[in-house]
Order: sequence, then C-alpha cells, then structure tokens
Amino acid sequence: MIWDPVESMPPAKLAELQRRRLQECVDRASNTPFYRELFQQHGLDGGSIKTLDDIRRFPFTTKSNLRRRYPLGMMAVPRESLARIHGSSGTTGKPVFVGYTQDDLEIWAGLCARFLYAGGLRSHHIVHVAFGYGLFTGGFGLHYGIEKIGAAVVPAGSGNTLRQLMLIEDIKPDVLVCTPSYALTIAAAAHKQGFDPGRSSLKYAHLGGEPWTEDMRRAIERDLDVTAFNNYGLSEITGPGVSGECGERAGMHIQEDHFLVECIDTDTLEPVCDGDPGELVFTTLSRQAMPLIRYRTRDIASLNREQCPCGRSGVRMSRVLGRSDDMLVIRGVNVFPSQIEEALLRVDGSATHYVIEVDRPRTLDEITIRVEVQEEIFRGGAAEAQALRERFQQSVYVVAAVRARVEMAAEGTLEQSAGKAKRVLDLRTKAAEE
Ligand code: DLL
Repeated sequence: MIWDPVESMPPAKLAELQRRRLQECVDRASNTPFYRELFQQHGLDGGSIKTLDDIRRFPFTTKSNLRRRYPLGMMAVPRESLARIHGSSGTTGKPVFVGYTQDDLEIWAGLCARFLYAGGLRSHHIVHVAFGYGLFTGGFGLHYGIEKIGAAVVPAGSGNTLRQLMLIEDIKPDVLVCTPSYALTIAAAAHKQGFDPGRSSLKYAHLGGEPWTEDMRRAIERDLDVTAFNNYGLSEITGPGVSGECGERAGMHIQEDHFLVECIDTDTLEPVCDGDPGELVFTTLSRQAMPLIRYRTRDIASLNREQCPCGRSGVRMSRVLGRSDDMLVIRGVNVFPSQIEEALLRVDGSATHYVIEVDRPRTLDEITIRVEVQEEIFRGGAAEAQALRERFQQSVYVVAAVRARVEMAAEGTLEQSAGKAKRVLDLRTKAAEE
C-alpha cells in the first residue's frame, strides 16, 4: 500500500519532474553567496540543466563548505522565512545548522509519512518515539510524519530505559521509533525485566540514524516481537525521510522526487555501476531554505534500479556499508578521530600517539582510547595517573560529546605503522562483515 501516488510514478515522468525541479533548485541555490560565486566561477545557472546528466557539470558541496558558513550562511531565504532550525554534530564542537521554511517542514512530514506507511503505520496506531527531541532531526522529523498519518504519538524522547519500558507496557503502543542500538537496549532491558515478547503490543519498529546489521534486526524482532524497518537520512539533506524500506525490506527506496541521488567512486569521482558500492551524493530538489547541490554524504552504499514488487519506482539503496571519511557514529553522535586527537592534545602530559577502539560488546557502542603519556606520569603515583585519566575523559566529552574510557600507555608502547597511522579500530564493522 502506497501513501502518496507519486511514489509509483513511471520512471520517465519522474525524470521529467526531477529535471524541472533541478533547474528551479539551482536558481534558488543562487540566492546564497556561496553558490552564486561558485556557479559564476563555472559559468553555470538553472539554464545549464537540459537533462538530468547535466548535474555532473556542477561542483560538489562538502560538509566543510557548510561549516565555513556557520551559522546560517547557507540559507537561501531571508531569516523571516525560516520556520525551524535543526543541527548536526560537527568536528569543531559547533553543529552545522539546517534551516526549514514552513513548506520544507510540510514536505518533510510527508516524506516521513511515506516510509512509515510503507512499513505498516496506520492512523489507528499509537507510536512510541524514543528519539531525542532537539537539534537532532530524529525526534521532530518522525513526530510530524506520524501525525501526518493521523496516528497518535508518545513523544518519549531518549534515555531512561526503564521508564520507556513502563510507557510501553502501560500505553501499549503499536510502533516503536528510535535508533537500532536503542531498540536493542530496550529489548535487552525488557528481557531482563521478564517481559514476554509474545505479549508485546508492539507490531512494527522503524529504526534509523546509524548503521546496523541483519543480525541486529533479527535480535530486535525476536525480543520485541516486531517487524523492523530501516530508514535513512542526514540532517544536511533534511533528516530522516531521505529513504526507507517498504514491505519487501530489500533496500531503502530513495524519495527521488525530492532528492536526486548519485553514487560515485571516491577516487575518480565518476559514477559507479548500479550494484557497486560508492559514496552517495544528494541534490535536494525541493528544499527552499537550504538547497544543496551534489552534497557528498561520505556514506557508502550501492544502488538498485530494478523494479520493486511493491510498485514504488524510487531507486533502492543498500544498507550504509561504511563511511568514506573516518567519521564514527557512536550511539548516534558523529565523532571524528580528529576531534579525539584535539581533545587528547589539550591535556598536558599527553604524547601524540593514540588508538581509538570502538566496540559494541552488548547493545551500545563503547569507545576506548589508548593514549601514550610521558614517562614521568607513571612515576607520580596512582592518584596522579587517575587524575590525568579523568582529565582526558573530560576533555573528550567536552570536545566530542561522547563518554570514552581512556587507558594510558607509556610512550613508545603503542603499535605504530610505517605508513599512515591506523588510529581507529572499529570492531563493530568487523563483526558486521563476519
Ligand atoms: O541521523 C537523521 C536520521 C534520524 C535518520 C533518524 C534516520 C532516523 P545525522 O545526525 O545528520 O542525521 O546523521 C546522519 O547518520 O550520514 C549516516 O552516516 C548515518 N545514518 C543515518 N541513518 C542511517 C541508517 C540523522 N539507516 C548520518 N543506516 C548519515 C546507516 C545511517 N547509517
């Protein structure tokens, strides 16, 4: 069943709609000094778009382009036209802000409604939202999509798992919305409390915001007795609602009437063949407040253009297989190794070598940082070493907004490679590959 007939638009009609919207989007983007200058340099404007392939004549936009225009330099509309501002975590501790007009918000709610409906949500359902409500796009984005369908929302927010369980047991929602790792945490807590999955009111879970695996899907489905659906998005492009699974659960349909997708080889920057992994690049076709042209997501996935039995025509993307840069998503927070480095170096006594280890021993990501410290630290006694360790942990929390365990090692004892330093050991990806 399809929420919006546009979702099954024949490919030729869809391409024509995209081409027209792309022209308009380029013109709208020219309202920002950033794009105006860029387009002038390359002699481009909306008229340069004759066919969809002409998008490849345009330069890419990167996160650092956005960061340099902090706070609202990428807005293509006057301040008075903004209806909401969200943000994503960034490397400098300052977020990248994303603006929406009232029309943008309306479209966004519709996009979330589409994938929620594809995954079973109906107007008579009650939905428990355990995403954070705040600058993060997860809570509010899904919230308005649910309301658009006419279902009831329990805006539980994130954290306090036992309270979440109480709400689930007492209100008996039909649908759970959160990150996959938090669904596992709720499932594990439920199990511990003797919760009987057979008596769960939950039927569906809509999970996204971070990478997860089929193993995780199976565990969540088993422990909560739900059918779990994957959905994908990123704040810069709009938030959740960029793509989501249908009942087939064989890839996430990209909402192509609003987002033009390319999948590129990160070395040659040329398109990869369908089915091959590459970096996803999105152009926002309808956004007014913050149009983005060829935004490099750094997310690696593959595209599948085969017709889906569900009838939707939107190309399907695979799960996110990894990131082309070194950004780590830890418990939903974006963390760059460069932030960790900065945090460690802020503390007197640190040497320059460190290794970041990320693992998911149970349901939540854990981060351990091994850092080399100057020899004399160890001569100062246990209390001094402990105080230094705490200073490192605090600094990491201030700069990167994650709680990490810091272990200190004597200078020269951490393994070093002759070529590029291998700073990050992500044991989660290893487990996912096995
Ligand atoms: O996480 C938006 C969102 C919220 C999507 C809730 C779905 C549900 P950001 O905080 O900007 O926005 O983080 C975006 O998270 O570039 C991916 O690396 C990762 N990500 C998001 N969804 C998925 C997913 C939101 N389903 C970054 N699978 C993206 C894998 C995902 N990774």
